[in-house]
Order: sequence, then structure tokens, then C-alpha cells
Amino acid sequence: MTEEDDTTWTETFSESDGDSVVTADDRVILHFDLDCFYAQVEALLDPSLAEVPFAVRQKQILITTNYAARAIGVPKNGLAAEILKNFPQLKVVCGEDLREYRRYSQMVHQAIKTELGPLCPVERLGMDENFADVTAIVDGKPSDSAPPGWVFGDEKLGGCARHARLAAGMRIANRVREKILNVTRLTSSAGIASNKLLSKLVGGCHKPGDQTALLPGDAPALMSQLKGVKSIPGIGHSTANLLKTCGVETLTDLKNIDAASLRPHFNEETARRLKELACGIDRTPVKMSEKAKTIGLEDRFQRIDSADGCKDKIKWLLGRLAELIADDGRAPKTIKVSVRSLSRDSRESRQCKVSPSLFSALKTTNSLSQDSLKELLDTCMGLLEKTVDVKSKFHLTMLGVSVGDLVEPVSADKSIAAFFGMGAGAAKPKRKAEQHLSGAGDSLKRSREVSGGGDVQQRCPDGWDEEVFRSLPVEIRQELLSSRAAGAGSLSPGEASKNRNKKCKNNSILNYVVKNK
Ligand code: DCP
Ligand code: MG
Ligand code: MG
Repeated sequence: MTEEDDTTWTETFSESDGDSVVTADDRVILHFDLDCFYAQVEALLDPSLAEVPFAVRQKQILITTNYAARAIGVPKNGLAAEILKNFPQLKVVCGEDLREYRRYSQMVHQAIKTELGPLCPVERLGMDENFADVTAIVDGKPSDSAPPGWVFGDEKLGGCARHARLAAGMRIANRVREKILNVTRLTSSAGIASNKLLSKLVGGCHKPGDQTALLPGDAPALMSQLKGVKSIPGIGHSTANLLKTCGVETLTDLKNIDAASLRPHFNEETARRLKELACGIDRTPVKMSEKAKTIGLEDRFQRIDSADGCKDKIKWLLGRLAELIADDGRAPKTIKVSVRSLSRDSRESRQCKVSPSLFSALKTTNSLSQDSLKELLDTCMGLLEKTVDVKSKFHLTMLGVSVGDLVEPVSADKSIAAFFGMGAGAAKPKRKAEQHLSGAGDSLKRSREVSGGGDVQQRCPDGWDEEVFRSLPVEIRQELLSSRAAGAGSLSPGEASKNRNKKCKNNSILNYVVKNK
């Protein structure tokens, strides 16, 4: 498989590690996919779009259309010029600013997790999809009422425990979709089956705004409806091309081919996985999504061939990247620049360490300080020049900047004082999504100010060691005092010490400041 396919593959259907594999048919797996996601978000932002057929455009491509457009025959996506030739009146909105899509995507993921609780892993896939394993919360007790939604092939659910568990999964899926709708006003569709592959595939059967379950015995019938190997999620162009060189074009070819014949293009494990997927078997577990390991973005273009052009593009990328880092809340320790040159047609990247303090302005705003921006821009240009000789002729078609080694910040809501359990009464700053949910304020502005005024004189409170207190940097003193003023004042030093977070180390600052521990 190529690099491109591998990414999707490992994210989507990576082989699980031993013990976490569950016998496929015993599980109840849900897959949620938002309906015409970007278009729904655009219609929320501009209600005049609600009833009108329209498409969302990124550069020359219409990346999605709403269902009103699909109803009059506009395809879901494709080249803008071609689609507009046939539908010249089609309204088109620009979807190149991803911020609102990301914000809604995060809200949806959070809503699913909240609705399902801690026993059910929820795994995010791309912007508009989530898998959930609800095996732990379904029981095999039959119910009198019919579950909501459809059953693939219009099959009837029987009274056995396995069907009862599927019916329970259908009820849960419906509840989750209602929750998503209540929280975000977005409609979604769902699939309910015994593994990730089947739940994703069956979920598309009654789109938009509905759900479909698959009886365990009907996997072959569902799989037989698929056209080529590319209808299997995770099999992209490159894998399909490699399969073609082995004589495999259809799923039947893939099912029938001897695994050994897939070598040397695929290793033994991958060959086995591909053949299993062709049969609707997918043993991979739903993994609880964790925070991203890297945050980045890139831009593709026809041509950049000057150092100034690169600098302008990187400056723009850094501005956008800053917003993403601010949203994430962590501070990075490495930065990476990626480029694609026309001459080499492969991406190259270089990375180096950066000080997390360069991003400290993001605690309170959405942008970098001028000094930090300048320093990061110089760093990125230095990295770029390790792969491109900007003094000679060059021709770039892509530039990207990403950050990694993200560390939790010591700031506002994760302040030193909060870290030691002193911020018990302090009002926590709200994240963007929460602001939206409560309908408060400007959703695009970040709010991470420390609440509570603090003591501008920075007098050492009674019970604290004045000498140690005075030796602390001003900002740390201010932060300890602010949290104390905002509600921790009622805590005696002893209580504050007892309430410390588990992470508190013996040589922590508070241990030095607070006397009589
Ligand atoms: N998207 C994109 N580039 C593409 C395809 C899609 O940026 N080449 C974006 C736009 C979509 C979103 O991803 O709105 C989700 O993709 P889906 O395939 O789930 O499509 P939609 O949600 O738009 O429609 P559907 O109702 O069919 O799921
Ligand atoms: Mg979708
Ligand atoms: Mg999708």
C-alpha cells in the first residue's frame, strides 16, 4: 500500500493488538455520519440557504451538495466547472475556511461521548464520522416495541438475544442522533452492525436522517451490493491499483484470490486483512479517540517560486495554525515544514524544536504575538531552506506547517494554583464549544482569562512563606493570588495541600510556599 492509503488504513481499520480483539459477531457497533456535513453547517450559518439547492466549493471542486441539490440530480461532489455546466443556476458557497466545520465536528464527537458514557469507546473518523462500541450497555432482553429505523433487506428482528441486542443498539443509535440534533441542530445517519466495516457500510442505506441495522447473517448480502474494491473504506486509489496488478478488480476477485498471490505487493498480514474485509469481517476494535498527536495544515497551489512567496504563504499558514493550536489548548514543542516540489513530486519535510512559550499568547487570544510570529516565521524559513535552495530556481506546489509534541499548558484553567487544588471556587473559562452550547457570546473569540482579580499589591497571604513567595516570578505570584481570591481563599494551607491533584510533585512550588503542611 502507498503512504496515502496506509494512513487511512491504519486510522480506520488498523489491526488490533491481541487481547482487545473481540469476537466480531458479539459486538454492537454504531457508525454515525452527518448528512451533507459542510452544507448543513453553511445553512446554519446562513439560514437563507436552508431550502435552496446549493453546493460547497473548495478551489475547483464542489466537495458536497445539500440534499435539495441532490434531489434535482446534482451529484454529491465533482469538478465545479463540469457540474455547473449542467446546473448553471446552482448556488455555490465557499467552504475553504474549515474553522466552523471543525468546531461542529468536535461538538458532535463530544455529544456522542456524553450520551454514551464512559463504558462505550467512541472513535472519531475524519470530520463527520464516529464509531461507537455499545456492546457494554446493550442487553439481550427482548422488548415489546419495534426499534426505530430500518433493518437491511427489510428483515424482521426475531426474539433471540442477538437480535434483541441489535434492537437495543438501534434504540441507542436513535437516542444519540437526537442528542446530536439537539446540541448542534445537525441531522445524521447511523449504521448498527457487529463490526466497524459493516456498520459504516450499512449506515449509508437510508440517508439522510435515518438509520439501518444489519442482521449478523446478512453481511454477505450487503457486501454483494458493493461494486469494486474501492467501495471498501480504506482501499483507495493506490491499493486498488496494486490489487489490479494482482488481477483483482471486484470484491469477488478479492475473496477468491489465494492470499499468497497478493504477495509481493502486500505483506501477509495485509493480504489476510484485505481478504477478510472483502467478506465483511473486521476485527478491529473501536478505539477511544485521543487528542491529536500533531496539528497542522497545508495549502496546495499552482506555483510558488520565490522566497518571498514562500514567506507569505508560511505566514498565512502560521496564522491559521495558531487558531487551531489555540482551540486545542496545548502548546507544541516541535514544528515541521512540508513541501512538495514539481520537480521531485514527493513531499519532503524538516522539523525542529521550538519553545512552547512562543505560543503563550494563545492562552488569551486566537493569534500569536508579533515577536513569536516573526521568530516562528524565521524558523520555518530555515526549515524550508533545508529542503529547497531558494536562491536557485524552484517550483513548489504545496507548503504545509504542523506542530507536534503537544504539552498541556500551565495557564488559566490549568494554572499552577488549579494544579494544586486551590482553584476549587474559581469559575473555569469556557471553551468555544461550550460557549456555543450555552448560546453565549461571540463564538469565534476565545476566552481563557483567569477569573478573579487577584491582589495587585501581591501581599503574601497569612500562612504562606513570605521569603519563598517573594522569590517567585511575578506572574506565578499573581496566579497563585488570583486563584486564592477567586475562591480558594477559604482553604487553609493544610486543606489546599490535601486537595492537591495526583500529579502534584513533592518539590512543587506550593510545597515551598505554604507553611505547616
Ligand atoms: N469533504 C471534503 N473533501 C471531499 C469530500 C468531502 O472536504 N473530497 C468534506 C465535505 C463533506 C464532509 O467532508 O461535507 C463529509 O463527507 P461525507 O462523505 O460524509 O459527505 P457529506 O457529509 O457531505 O454527505 P453525506 O450526507 O452523503 O454523508
Ligand atoms: Mg457525511
Ligand atoms: Mg462522512
